[in-house]
Amino acid sequence: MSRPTPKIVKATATPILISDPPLLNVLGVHQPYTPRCIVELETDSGATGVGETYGDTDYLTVANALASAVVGRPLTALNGLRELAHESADLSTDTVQEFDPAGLRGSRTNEKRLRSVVSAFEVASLDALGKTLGLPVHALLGGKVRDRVEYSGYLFYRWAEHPTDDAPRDDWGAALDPDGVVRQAQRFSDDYGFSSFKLKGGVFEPEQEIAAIAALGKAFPGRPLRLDPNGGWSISTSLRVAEELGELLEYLEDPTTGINGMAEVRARTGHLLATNMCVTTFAEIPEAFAKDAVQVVLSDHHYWGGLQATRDLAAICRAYGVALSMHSNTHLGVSLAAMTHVASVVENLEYACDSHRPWQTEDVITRPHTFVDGALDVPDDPGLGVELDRDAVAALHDRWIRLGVRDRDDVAAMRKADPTWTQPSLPRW
Ligand code: GKR
Ligand code: MG
Repeated sequence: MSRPTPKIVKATATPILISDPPLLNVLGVHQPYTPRCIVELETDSGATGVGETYGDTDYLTVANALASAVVGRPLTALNGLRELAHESADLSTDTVQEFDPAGLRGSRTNEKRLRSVVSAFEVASLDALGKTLGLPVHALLGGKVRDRVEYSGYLFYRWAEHPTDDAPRDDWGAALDPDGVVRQAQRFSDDYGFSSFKLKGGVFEPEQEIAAIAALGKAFPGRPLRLDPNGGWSISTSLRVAEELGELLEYLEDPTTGINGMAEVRARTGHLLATNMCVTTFAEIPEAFAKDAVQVVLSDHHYWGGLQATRDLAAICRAYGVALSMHSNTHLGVSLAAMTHVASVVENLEYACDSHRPWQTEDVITRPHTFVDGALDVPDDPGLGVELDRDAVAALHDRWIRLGVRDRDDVAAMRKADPTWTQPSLPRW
């Protein structure tokens, strides 16, 4: 006998502000606080589900509209969520894919914004559905093919502290040269057991970053290393770096911008190129794959549109012989749980995933994840396997109200330290 499909009776999208260290990148530096959005759903059978996504103003507008629109709908109506977001947010999605010079995540379109919000509602629905059925999210996605998901240590050049007095502090110290980067990697290795490392580049002259990778190679022989300047280099600089670092790098991530630029670097070096900038939407896949511009797509379930969409992406990549791994942005444990579930069901996940999580000192779940041997176990508890800490959400929401920070802006944050700083145009070198 079939039982009635649970209906959504309540949905909320709560903006929060989470503290963030002064991590440097091609645009500038992370702000002391960055916005995220926590989505909660409740069903008529009393089950609850949680999702997390970007919390900047643009995303919140869509999240609030979708939160009103999902009430009364069946919890399982996941395939209609994108359409519902489109209608309820009343956004035109016919804009051409445009590279966002002010971003670190490739093209910036309304479609991508919609999908980033939909992902949090999809994850929250799967969480609630899993709890209703007593099944983990990975089972709802067809079942895990691995019990542990490997992550890589995400290294950043950084200052010891933010330049403003009221900013959060931590005990990591500065990392502004090869020794600092190696010290940081050592702590990542000691504390979490990460065995591969990614360095966020595009901060200093390429020679300095080449020296940092060489120092990592010496300190951690044989460990996979990656360098990601977020499209900060010209084609000729990319060719030079690729030649100098040779076999030291597992892959080079977004050395330059655009499909043609990446394709040229690939053709002239034979190096594996990974991306979370060149291919970030389904529309970009045909040209990029035809030109062999990328060999590893760093999926981000937020902007690809959720866990099912990530699985679709994985299937397309598999058909073209392109590998898959995972991109990360500043995030908390709800997103990390979602990443871990989807990573566990994707067969062609060939590289350790990125995660910013070790840089965050706060969380919104009662038992924050701990990386052991550089990996997380895939939970078999119902839903995502995390419990929302409502007091923590309330406190971080209160901070969002009090501090009034509404958007992430790495350029403005850098200007606090250097009033002459302007938005760098890419390529920088
Ligand atoms: O947090 O500064 C940062 C990173 O640059 C972040 O935005 C992403 O990880 O999009 C980035 C990337 O991996 O390219
Ligand atoms: Mg990247």
